[in-house]
Amino acid sequence: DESKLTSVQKKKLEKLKTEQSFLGYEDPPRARLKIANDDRPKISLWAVLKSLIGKDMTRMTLPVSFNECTSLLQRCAEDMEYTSVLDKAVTIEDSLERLAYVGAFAASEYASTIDRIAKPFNPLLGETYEYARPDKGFRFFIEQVSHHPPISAAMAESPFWDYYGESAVKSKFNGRSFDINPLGVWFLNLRPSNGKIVEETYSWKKVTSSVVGIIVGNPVVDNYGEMVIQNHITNEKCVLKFKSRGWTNANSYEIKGNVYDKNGESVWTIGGRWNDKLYAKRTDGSGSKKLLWQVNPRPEGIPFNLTPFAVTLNALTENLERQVARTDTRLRPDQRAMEEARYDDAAQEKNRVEEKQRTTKKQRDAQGEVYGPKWFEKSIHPITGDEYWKVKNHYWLERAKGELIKNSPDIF
Ligand code: CLR
Repeated sequence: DESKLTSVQKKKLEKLKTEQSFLGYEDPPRARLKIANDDRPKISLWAVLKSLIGKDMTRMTLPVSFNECTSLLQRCAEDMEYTSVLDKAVTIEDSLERLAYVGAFAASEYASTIDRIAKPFNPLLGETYEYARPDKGFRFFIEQVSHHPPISAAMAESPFWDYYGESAVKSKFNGRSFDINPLGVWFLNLRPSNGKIVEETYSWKKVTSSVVGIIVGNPVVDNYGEMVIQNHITNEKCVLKFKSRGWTNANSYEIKGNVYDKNGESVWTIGGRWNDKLYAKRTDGSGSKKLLWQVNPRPEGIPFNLTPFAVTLNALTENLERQVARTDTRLRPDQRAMEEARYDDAAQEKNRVEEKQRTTKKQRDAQGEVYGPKWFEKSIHPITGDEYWKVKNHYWLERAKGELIKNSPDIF
């Protein structure tokens, strides 16, 4: 009901509409891939990794059969699976309870890591990925802004919130586990429906992901560490502790946390598991337990154990093909081949596009050209003071003007 929107919500809705963000997304999101089963050749992870101790992921040349048919850009888009939790947060009157929902959203990003022991494709420099959902009312855009080290910058928008940040991971295989440390800060601007605060800014950093159980031949992804989600307008904080599995696996998936008021008093206690459900109850014991978030069931028979949301990401309909930039992951041939179980083509095309990237870099270097990202630029966040990626050129606006495709560089 548009008449109930606050003026800032309405303004953003108008922007999403006038920029025709949902053009191309007329078809329903797909529910299956072309192939029914993932028949990748099975290789022992340890057999390949044992010679790569001390290396990071960008310095490893692994056979393409270690990949899944997504890119790291799309893995970031997977953060958007549970935007309904943000839409709910917006309706909550009280800022501390709202923060509990924001915390649940931040934690929901880890549910997708269950049974996904595979390497996403490393995006090429300048590769982009857009994703919009008319049914959920948001649009998402991400660009690979640096190759070494790999960094992507993302921006998602809805009438009710903006979610944006930097994805930059430091990874290392230490001989026992493969650890992935996210470095970037993520921000959320929330526009509460009560209109008392026009827009709140939150920020947090992601926790460590780690592939454990490699040597014993039963690799699983664990996520652990402390996440501090800060409301910079009210100075309230949500702290979530992701416990590591430990030797006995007793703490697997466990999250414990609190929402603190501006004086540091706990007002909400949060508990649950990142692979299942998260609850909040008042720390003083009053009132009843609230379900903040619940995982979506994984469909059977989907290759690579993709979530139902992840399945939708790489779909290339005719409608979309007419709209997306030529740098969009959906047009990347090696990944498409992987998705269609053409593994030899995938390996060959992966070599070809990576070789093409090296040639382009050499030409740039020879001409003394310095690469700059097309859509984002580094800046200082006006509220938190952190470094962040600010939108420089407006992807969706260029797209609406029909200028995107003819201005896209040929990177594949
Ligand atoms: C976790 C959720 C975050 C974003 C994010 C970034 C990097 C991802 C990580 C997530 C999940 C685990 C991940 C990792 C990069 C590499 C690693 C996919 C999505 C895999 C499991 C490493 C495989 C190692 C091979 C040697 C097989 O919001």
